[in-house]
Amino acid sequence: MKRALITGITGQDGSYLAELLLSKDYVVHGLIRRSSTFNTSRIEHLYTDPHDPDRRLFLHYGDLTDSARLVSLLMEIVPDEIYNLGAQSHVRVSFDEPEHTGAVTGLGSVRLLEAVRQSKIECRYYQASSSEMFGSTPPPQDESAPFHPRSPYAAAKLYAHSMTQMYREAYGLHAVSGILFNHESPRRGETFVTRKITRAVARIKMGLEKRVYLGNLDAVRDWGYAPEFVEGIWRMLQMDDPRDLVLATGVGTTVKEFAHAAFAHAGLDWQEHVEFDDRYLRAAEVNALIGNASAARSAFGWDPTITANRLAGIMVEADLEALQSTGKPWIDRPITAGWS
Ligand code: NAP
Ligand code: F7E
Repeated sequence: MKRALITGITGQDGSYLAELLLSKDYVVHGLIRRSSTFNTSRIEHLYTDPHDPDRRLFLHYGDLTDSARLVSLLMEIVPDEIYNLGAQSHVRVSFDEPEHTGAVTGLGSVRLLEAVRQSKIECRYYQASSSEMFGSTPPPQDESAPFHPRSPYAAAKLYAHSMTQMYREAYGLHAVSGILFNHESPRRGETFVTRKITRAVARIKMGLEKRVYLGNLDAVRDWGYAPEFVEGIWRMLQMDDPRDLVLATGVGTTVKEFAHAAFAHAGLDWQEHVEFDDRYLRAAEVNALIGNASAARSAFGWDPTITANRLAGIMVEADLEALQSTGKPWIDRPITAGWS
C-alpha cells in the first residue's frame, strides 16, 4: 500500500483528496492544527476508531511553521507521496496578514521541501500553486504565461512555486506544482465568493435573511468543481516526468453572472438581494483569470465537465439541503456578519 501525507487535509481539497486516496487503497496521513474548536468537520465521515486494526487514515498534530515537527513526521511516516495543500489561502485576508501568509503559504512549502531533503526520503512531492500567480497577465493563461502577482497570497505562492522548481532541478526531487484555477464545491470555505453567494441564496430562500453584500461584481474567474480538480492533482503526481501544469475549465464567468445563476436556481432575482459593500474590495484586484489546460489534457487526459452554471446549482442545492436537514450551529451563522 502506498503511503501519502497531506498537509491541509482539513481544507476543501484535502478532504476530497483524502477520500480519493483511500478509495485507491492508500494509507493516508494528514497534518492537522491544534485548535480550541474542532476543525475536522470536512473529514469526519472518513474518521475511523484508532483501535480499528484496519484503519488507513491517521491524523497528526503539526504546523507548516514548525520545521522540526515536519522532519520528525516525515521520518515517522516515510511517505511515498506528499501533497502540500496547507496554506493561508484567502487572498483578501492576505492583505491584512501579509507576514503570516508569507510564513505559511510561502516559507511553509520550503520547510517541507527541506524536511524531504534532510530526511533523505525517496518520495514524490506536489505543491498547490495558484492561478493568482498570473495576477495582471491577461487571459487565457497557460504554463508559458508570465507571472505578475497582485497580492501577498499570490507572491507567497510564487515563492513556493519557484522553490519547488528549484528543489526539482537542484536536488532531483520528483516535485510538481499544479497551477490550479478556482475550484469550488459544497465544502468550499464560507468566505470565498461562490460559497458566500450560495449560502446567501439558501438563507434568503428560507426566509432567514434578505440580502448579501459583495465587492467587485465584474471580476472574471474560471470556476471548476473541486472533486474533478483533485483527481487532476493525483494524476499529475503519477506522471513519470515531473513538470508544472495548469488545471482549469477554460470558461470565464463574472461574479455577477455566478450570482445570477445561483439565485435563479432557487427561483430568485439576484438584483433584489445583492448589494455592494466596499469592505470586500482588495487593495489590488485580479480582473480576469481564464486558464488553458490543454497540456494537462494531453499529458494525462484530464477533461473537467463541470463549469460555473452547473456548479452554482450543485452548491445551492447542497446549502439548501444542509439548512433544511441538519440545523448545525455553523449553518446558522448570518451572512451579513461582515467576514470577507
Ligand atoms: P482551504 O480550504 O483554505 O484549506 C487550507 C488548509 O490549510 C486547511 O486544512 C488549513 O487548516 C491548512 N492550514 C492553514 N494554515 C496552516 C498552517 N500554518 N499549518 C498547517 N496547515 C495549515 O484551501 P483549499 O481551497 O482546500 O486549497 C488547497 C490548496 O490549494 C491551498 O494551498 C490553496 O492556497 C491552493 N489553491 C486553491 C485553489 C482553490 O480555488 N480552492 C486554487 C489554487 C490553489 P485549518 O482547517 O486548520 O484552517
Ligand atoms: O474571490 C470577488 C473578489 O475570494 C473571487 C482562492 O481559493 O482562488 C481563490 O481566490 C473574486 C475576486 O477567490 C466578494 O474580488 C466580490 O475577484 O472567492 P474569492 P480568489 O480571490 O479568486 C485562487 C485561485 C486561490 O488560489 C485562492 O486560494 O470574487 N468578490 N465580492 C468577492 N470575494 C469574496 N471573497 N467576498 C466577496 O464578498
